[in-house]
Amino acid sequence: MDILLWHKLLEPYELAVQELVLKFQHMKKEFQDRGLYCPIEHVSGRVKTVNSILDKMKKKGIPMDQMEELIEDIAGVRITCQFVEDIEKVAQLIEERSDIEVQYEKDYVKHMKESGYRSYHLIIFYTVQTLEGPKKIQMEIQIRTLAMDFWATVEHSLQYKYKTNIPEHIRQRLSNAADAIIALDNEMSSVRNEIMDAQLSSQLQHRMVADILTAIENLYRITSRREVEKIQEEFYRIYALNDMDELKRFHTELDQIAEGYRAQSVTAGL
Ligand code: 0O2
Repeated sequence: MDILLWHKLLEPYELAVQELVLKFQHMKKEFQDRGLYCPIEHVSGRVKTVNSILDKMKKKGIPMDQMEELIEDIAGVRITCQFVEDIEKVAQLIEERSDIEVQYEKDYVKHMKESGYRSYHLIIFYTVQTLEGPKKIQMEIQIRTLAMDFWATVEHSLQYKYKTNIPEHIRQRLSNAADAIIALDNEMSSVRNEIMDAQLSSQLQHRMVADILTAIENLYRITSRREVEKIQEEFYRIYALNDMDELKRFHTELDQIAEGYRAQSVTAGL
């Protein structure tokens, strides 16, 4: 098989990864735009290198003509979450989608691998449109917490360095670190509500400030500069108070002022 053929073979996998990464990023934005807590923290994707595909085929004795069927993670998408509880939520969101067909799951969160690896994998089918028509491809979606991801990334580098022979003392350290990751995830889960509240109110504040600034800009078009300067000064004063209730009150008052000016300009236009 020559290099050109590999390129053509992997093209739809590249497309699938790009599409799904974009779709999950958009899902995150939808949560944020609605002022809701988002169980997705970060999305990334990759297509396995030819090197890595060949290594896996050799390791598992997979013949060339069964490669696409038996290597489930030629295309892979990884979703990281803040909390263990979010993993199930993300898996559920994926299962409900009509563009993704879940074949089966591998739950290494409940059933940690001997290495200490924890992650939730969904093996899926996803169809991309190519010049030759639709192509249904197999992919792996890995869902894990940031802490699990940290462990897996570090361990993966060591696997690369030592192949299958990670020295025993390092293996032991990795195993200790895996236990520490479980403890960290549990601790984080126990303050999940607090953290979620803090993040939501920070998001709310960002949106409110953006709304206020847009309203001030709009006012600038329909009223005097002096008036807008006064409003802007008042905004900076209230913002410095760092008091969410005050900011909400100012936001409502600004809406009323803007409504008043709008009514005036409509009357004037009559
Ligand atoms: P890469 O470089 O990420 O592509 P198996 O032989 O059954 O253990 P299989 O059939 O590929 O492996 O399925 P599995 O176990 O679900 O593994 C799929 C992917 O999960 C792996 O792909 C890794 O990305 C990740 N993974 C699985 N086990 C471990 C582990 O112990 N440590 C780390 N760091 N990652 C793991 P690849 O092809 O192995 O690697």
